[in-house]
Amino acid sequence: MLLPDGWAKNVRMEVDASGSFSTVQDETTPDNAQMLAGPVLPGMANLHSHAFQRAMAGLTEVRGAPNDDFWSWRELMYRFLERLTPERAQAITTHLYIDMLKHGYTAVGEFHYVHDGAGDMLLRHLAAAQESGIAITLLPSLYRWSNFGRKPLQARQARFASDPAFVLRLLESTRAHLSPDVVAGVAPHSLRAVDPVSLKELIDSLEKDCPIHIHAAEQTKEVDDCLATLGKRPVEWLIENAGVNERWCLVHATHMTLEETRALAKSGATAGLCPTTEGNLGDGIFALLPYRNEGGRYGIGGDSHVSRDPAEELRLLEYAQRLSARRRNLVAGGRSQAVGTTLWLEAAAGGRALGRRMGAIAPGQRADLVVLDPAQPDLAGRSGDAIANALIFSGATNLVRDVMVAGRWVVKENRHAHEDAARRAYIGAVAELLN
Ligand code: NGQ
Ligand code: ZN
Repeated sequence: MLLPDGWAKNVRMEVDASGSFSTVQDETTPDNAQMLAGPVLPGMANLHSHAFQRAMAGLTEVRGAPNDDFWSWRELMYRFLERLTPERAQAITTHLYIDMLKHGYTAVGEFHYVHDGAGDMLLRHLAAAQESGIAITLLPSLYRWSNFGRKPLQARQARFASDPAFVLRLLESTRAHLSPDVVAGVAPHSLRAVDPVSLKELIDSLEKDCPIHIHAAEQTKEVDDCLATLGKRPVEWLIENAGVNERWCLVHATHMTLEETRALAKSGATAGLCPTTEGNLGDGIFALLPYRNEGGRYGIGGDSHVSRDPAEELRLLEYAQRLSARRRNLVAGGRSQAVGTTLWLEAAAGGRALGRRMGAIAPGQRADLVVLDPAQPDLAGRSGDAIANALIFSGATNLVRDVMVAGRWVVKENRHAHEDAARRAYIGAVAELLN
């Protein structure tokens, strides 16, 4: 079992009635405990999801302009959105969350901005989470402008329209559903879509531990426009003006100077890294090595869901560092010299950005865990660090067999109780969307 200080054997844990670990003890005897026959790791947090984009995976990989980029992708995404209804969104999301659970994600941050002027869409994501059993942090988005300088929304962004009062109403409407596994935060979309006054108005109205997620510095054009209108780079501006601290998650934070990298690390915020989406969109490479050296915290997000597999996100995270540094075994040190162990422990600990006590198998943490299948050839003869390294660096086979969220089994023997119905509903919804 992967405990906060590394791999341990013969671990016995107890889960209390609220769904948290009450005791975790290694080198002990089974007594009459239920046996988990296989390697056990903490459940992974998916910090950043736009669930509907799952249904677009693979649809935007055709060159449509001489210089396809993030912005031309975004036009295709807006066109896709036109036919998204609440029913279709729920079908896509339920299937997505089940797929994520089956790969070891036990909680998701849903960064939600397709509002349609009411709260229905947001609650569809809550319903999908409850049907799947994944823990969710609902992040209704403030999306007011089409670009820096309070440029009005464009027609195809009309469904995102929102002001601070609207976001606070959505937050209020989730209150009846809150539990340790349903958390509510807010998501000012980006400094492109939110002006400084609205941002302050929203933040000033929040309770002090309410999670705040924002996209920042994903594209160099965003950095240039920010410099031109606000006189600072996005991460620099946020740190100087928005009170960035532990409750913040800066999603992407790709383009930072070394000073910004240091300042973000020192702020206690979490960087929400989305390696497969960032690769897919041609964003750039996050400077993880200097950020980690300064003690910066991070987690991973599936974002557009071109992957639903945390192992794949973590593999690409390390590989991008290797490709740019032309060296090997870069995300290591601290608790372990093994890259797989280090990546899994650190990214899981990033689950704190969801406002939920998760990310480690330790007393007081939510009882989220994954059990790998020891019969998989990729795990043959492996123990300890070699297990996590096999999980991340052996390719695309899903090694996860069982998944527990808050003390409840949601995946057993590679099966989720609702997976067949969810798959049928997903296929139906996507067929309608694309017909
Ligand atoms: C999003 N996705 O909100 O879905 C964005 C695209 C935008 C990423 N940034 C829209 N990866 O940023 O304006
Ligand atoms: Zn995003």
